[in-house]
Amino acid sequence: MRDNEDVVYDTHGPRFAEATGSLRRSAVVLFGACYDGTTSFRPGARFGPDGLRAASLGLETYSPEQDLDICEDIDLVDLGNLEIPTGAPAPVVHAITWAVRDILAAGARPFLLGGEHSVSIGAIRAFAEVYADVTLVQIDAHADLRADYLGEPLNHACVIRRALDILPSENVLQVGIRSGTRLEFDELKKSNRLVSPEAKFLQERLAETSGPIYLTVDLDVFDPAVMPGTGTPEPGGIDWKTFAELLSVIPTRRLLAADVVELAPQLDPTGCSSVLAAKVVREVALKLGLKE
Ligand SMILES: [Mn+2]
Repeated sequence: MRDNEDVVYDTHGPRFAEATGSLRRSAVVLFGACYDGTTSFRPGARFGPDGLRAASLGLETYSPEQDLDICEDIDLVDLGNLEIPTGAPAPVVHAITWAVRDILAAGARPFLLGGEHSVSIGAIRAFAEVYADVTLVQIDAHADLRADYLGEPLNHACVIRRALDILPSENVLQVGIRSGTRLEFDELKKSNRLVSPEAKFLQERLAETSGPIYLTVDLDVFDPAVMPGTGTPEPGGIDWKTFAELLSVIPTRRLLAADVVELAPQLDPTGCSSVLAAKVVREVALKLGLKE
């Protein structure tokens, strides 16, 4: 079994918005998990973290929507990419669990860059250890409710099922879901977890809980017209404006951890998917970083 001594980062590459530095209290701590070992359709999410960083260099650090700047108004650190093995997901999920435990123990706020969606499993587990009353907000095209997929319980299609192993159903909100099996949709309808991707609905549902929020953004929630650079594109998705409105109703004081997953930059030769994804990271980081 790995332990926290195995939490090692590759510090040689570029960082998001050139935010180098070390783990410290109150910082928003980015780290990459370059993993796409369970991808079932189009691989390439392992290049997501570095694609996000490359795109961040062409993006303003100032957000007009939030009137905040990631270099001036929050303490942002990008630790680099977590060293993880290729192959089966279990050691990867385990390493990410330890990495997020370290970040939370330092009093900082974890922000994981995927990688495919299975990387979120480790981060959600570590967060729920510290915050048992967590509300998990999933913004995604896919239900991700399979017990296992192709025999693998840590598959990217099982992320929310694994979260439901440890969280009560009423603490999970599934926003923008438009793809899944009949069984998954039957469960979504019965469980009341499905939230239409409109800010007013998300706001209403978030008012039913009061604990800290973990936000997981699977970029395939966006329409393939604006986000073709992802492993499992699904027609009928949201645009930037809808995403910004959804984010705006998440109470800033409650948002304590996040991940953005499933960018496969090489699947979009225009590079626009990476730019959109980097803008998502900038906006989420600002919300995560502003607490006073
Ligand atoms: Mn997903």
